[in-house]
Amino acid sequence: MVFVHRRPSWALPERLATPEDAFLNRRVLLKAMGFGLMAAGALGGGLGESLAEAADPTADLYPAKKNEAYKLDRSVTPEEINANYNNFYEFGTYKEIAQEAQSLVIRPWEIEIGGLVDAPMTIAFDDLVRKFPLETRLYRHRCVEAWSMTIPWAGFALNKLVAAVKPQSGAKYVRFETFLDPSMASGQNSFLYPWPYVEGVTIEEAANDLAFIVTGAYDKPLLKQFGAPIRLALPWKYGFKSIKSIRKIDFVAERPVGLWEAIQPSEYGFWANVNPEVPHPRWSQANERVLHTGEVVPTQIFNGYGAEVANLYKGMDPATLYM
Ligand SMILES: Nc1nc2c(c(=O)[nH]1)N[C@H]1C(S)=C(S)[C@@H](COP(=O)(O)O)O[C@H]1N2
Ligand SMILES: [Mo]
Repeated sequence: MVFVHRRPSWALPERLATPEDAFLNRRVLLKAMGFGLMAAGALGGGLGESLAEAADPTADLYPAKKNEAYKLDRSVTPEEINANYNNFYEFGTYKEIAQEAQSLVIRPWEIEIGGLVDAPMTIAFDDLVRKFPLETRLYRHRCVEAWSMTIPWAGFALNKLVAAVKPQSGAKYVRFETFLDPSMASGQNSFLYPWPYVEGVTIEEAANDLAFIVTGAYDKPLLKQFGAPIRLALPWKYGFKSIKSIRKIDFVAERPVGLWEAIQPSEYGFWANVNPEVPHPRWSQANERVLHTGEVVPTQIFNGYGAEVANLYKGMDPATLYM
């Protein structure tokens, strides 16, 4: 049933199928094609889903070349653990939203980039993702809830996008906004949250090489629960700053107020830099639970990225950089 409503297997260029061969190797694909649509349909939803995934028009971009500068000492969180433990409140306020998130419609997907820039653009994701060479970076991720992961993200530095739109001198902050569509995101029916999800950084933070636009993970296009088709990764900040499923990017003069800051400014501030010394009002931030090992390890200042980002905050009191 799943199969016949999607792109038929004969329309699938072979190069698109190859990155998926962990699930669907060439031999199986050829066999399925040989048996024809009915037989392939009879093989069940599993195969149908794999073909649909392989048909992602950006699948040929992965795996992206690894940037060795971002190697880490810790092991990568296995994909199946990461993909089943997510914060994506648009699809529910608990961690098991992976299934619900499949109703996110990611094509067509346009991103509107504007505000105080000389070269605003509204661009289809499939065009934007081919504007800059993609690279894979191993990043830590530290949620404000005191758990952490290590993810092989793929994408490009945010500063490349910033340069392309030519910010004006009045642009002091970059504001990001997620889609707004309660018909596909059940969580957006909740009036408890001021949708859409918004986050922001200073223009200097956006220029830092660590700020990363993510389009893929685990050597393939982003899974929906990771914030497909395009999200941020700001690894020196608490995870809520790394906004998912971005639709709009604005260069603004005023400091943007994020969704979490709007709800609870005493707990979730604008800076949100990882700092083990500054407790969350309701719990300590000194340690973190490594999601895939259960190990509890000390949290590092700037989540271990001080060498890259500490200069952004020179002269500021580190204790206030949580808020
Ligand atoms: N649009 C949107 N972006 C979001 C969130 C969200 O609920 N909605 N949750 C944030 C939080 S709290 C975290 S920890 C990370 C989780 O990313 P992951 O599910 O890929 O681990 O996404 C962040 N970005
Ligand atoms: Mo988080």
